Amino acid sequence: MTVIDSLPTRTDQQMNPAHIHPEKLTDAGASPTTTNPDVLTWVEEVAALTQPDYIHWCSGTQDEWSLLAEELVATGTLIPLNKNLRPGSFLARSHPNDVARVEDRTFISTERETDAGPTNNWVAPDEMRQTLKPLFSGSMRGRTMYVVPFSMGPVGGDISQLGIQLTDSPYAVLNMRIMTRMGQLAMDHITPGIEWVKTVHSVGAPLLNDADDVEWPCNDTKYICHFPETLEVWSFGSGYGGNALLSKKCFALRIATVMARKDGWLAEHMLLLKLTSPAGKVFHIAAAFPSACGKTNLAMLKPTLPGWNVETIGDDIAWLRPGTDGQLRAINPEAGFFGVAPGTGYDTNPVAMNSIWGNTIFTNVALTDDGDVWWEGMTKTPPAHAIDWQGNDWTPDSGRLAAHPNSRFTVPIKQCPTLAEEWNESDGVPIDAILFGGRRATNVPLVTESLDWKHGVFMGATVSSEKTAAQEGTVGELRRDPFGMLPFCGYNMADYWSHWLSMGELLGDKAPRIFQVNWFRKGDDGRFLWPGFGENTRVLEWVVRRVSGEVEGRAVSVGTVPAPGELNLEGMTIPERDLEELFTVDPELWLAECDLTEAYFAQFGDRIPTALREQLADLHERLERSAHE
Ligand code: OXD
Ligand code: MN
Repeated sequence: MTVIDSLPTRTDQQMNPAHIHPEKLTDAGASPTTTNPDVLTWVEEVAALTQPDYIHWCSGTQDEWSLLAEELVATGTLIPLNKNLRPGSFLARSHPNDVARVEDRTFISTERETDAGPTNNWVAPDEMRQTLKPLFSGSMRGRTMYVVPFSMGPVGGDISQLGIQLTDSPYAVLNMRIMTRMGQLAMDHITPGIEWVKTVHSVGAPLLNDADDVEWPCNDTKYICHFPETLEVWSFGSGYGGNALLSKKCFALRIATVMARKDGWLAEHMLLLKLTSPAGKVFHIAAAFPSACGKTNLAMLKPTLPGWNVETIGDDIAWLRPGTDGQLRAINPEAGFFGVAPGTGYDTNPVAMNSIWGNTIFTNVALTDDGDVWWEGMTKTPPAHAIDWQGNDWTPDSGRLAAHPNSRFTVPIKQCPTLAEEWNESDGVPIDAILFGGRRATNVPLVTESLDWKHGVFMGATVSSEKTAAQEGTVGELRRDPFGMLPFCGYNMADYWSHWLSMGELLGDKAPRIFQVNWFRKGDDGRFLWPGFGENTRVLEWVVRRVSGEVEGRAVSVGTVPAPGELNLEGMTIPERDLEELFTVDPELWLAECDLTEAYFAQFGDRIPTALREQLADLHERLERSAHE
């Protein structure tokens, strides 16, 4: 069943001669590129509803990309950057009301509300269909509907999945070609009877009566809708990021979590990295953090410890599945980075800076006078003049940001100078350790190993960051972001935890070890206690030495932390007091946190797995004991 049941006919459709459409594209992509009747029927149905002037079947070639880019330059959506400074690159400026994912407009439509759970916005599928139908009806008039076939993961790979995005945004098409394996090969694999995900995207801005287009068409009404039971996404009104590149958060996380639960794998908001020791021993680490906690920086870390090497596999999403040898293996389903620009600079993330030398789409950053890009944090000295992300003159003393805080670069992963050669392996890489991290000013040590898988799942389930009040000193309200998945889990979060627990049972003694990390602990004076960035290698080193059985650790009530002397601090100076504080576990503060966790769990009612309740009770007991020691 598709989302839209009864569809208007196309008999009243007018061709819009004013619409710019490259003839070459029409020639190349006017005819269907598949004979799969499921695809043909679906494309016809969506076209009949949305009434585009043209349908373009994307081949995924470089020529097609260049033609689309040319079209977008002609309509003013893309500004070509200086070919000498940033070859093959463009700047886009979005509408000021369309600058980020819209979580309050993001919906999970399952037949039963409880299957979406208390952390998702739920609307019944029938009701959502009735809401979407008039919005999508005629929404692509005057535009081209692009048929974008793509694979998440290597095409045909064991852990990969296929999808098609129908979109009226050529900007989204260009980004999708960077972010996914997009094109004919993917379409050839979408054969009758196989599972694939249907995604439909309209910016919701039909071009009527020869009207001129705007640079960034979008609609004030936005709906990002997921139908996990029929593997569909319908997104209306936004052209930005995760709202428009439906392969990313919508498919690779929200829909994929549901597919993964059904088929015994995991779809996670995790970076993937390869770590090689000075002795040449290789480890693979998956790490889950909430948004804006530095996943890209960790994935591209420049080690400060001599002889250690970090290579990048993914910076945002990982799909993990037990291999034939029973080990958990992971792929990065994406083929590009959609990175946050502000804060990315040669001092904080030189690898990212060296990745975006060209062939990059920048969105909502500033344009310099020499035709390059700039954002806060890119260089220590700002340019004396630039055009800001809204197209206005900007100088350092203008009192405004030059780049939007959520401005982005979209770049092919192949341009990453630290890309691991295994990044494209269809059966993924074996995972040795999983890290969970939040942004905690208090309580959570720099690194703690879980006692076992169940305790590790408890650590993941309780990932959180303090709200501002607490960052000022007291343990206050915690913003929970379990597994960094709060906005991305397509089903009931408590069931997701049960799934993680059952994966632990399946993996048995082959399960990777689980650790909690926290780069963000602060002293009483509000100072970060740990320098982070490249120095985080020291934490990774301890993690893999634990995995290899080379260090004992020290048992504390919240898990196992490095014993004195185990954290390699060679070549680094850190005050003894700061080091102590980084690992302090205050039982009273932790007991208060346990009460908050109990209240948090309560919202999931009976669905909360018994094992997690037991973990909370055990932690409570260990803390009580240590409080009385
Ligand atoms: C992202 C996010 O864009 O997590 O990756 O919001
Ligand atoms: Mn993310």
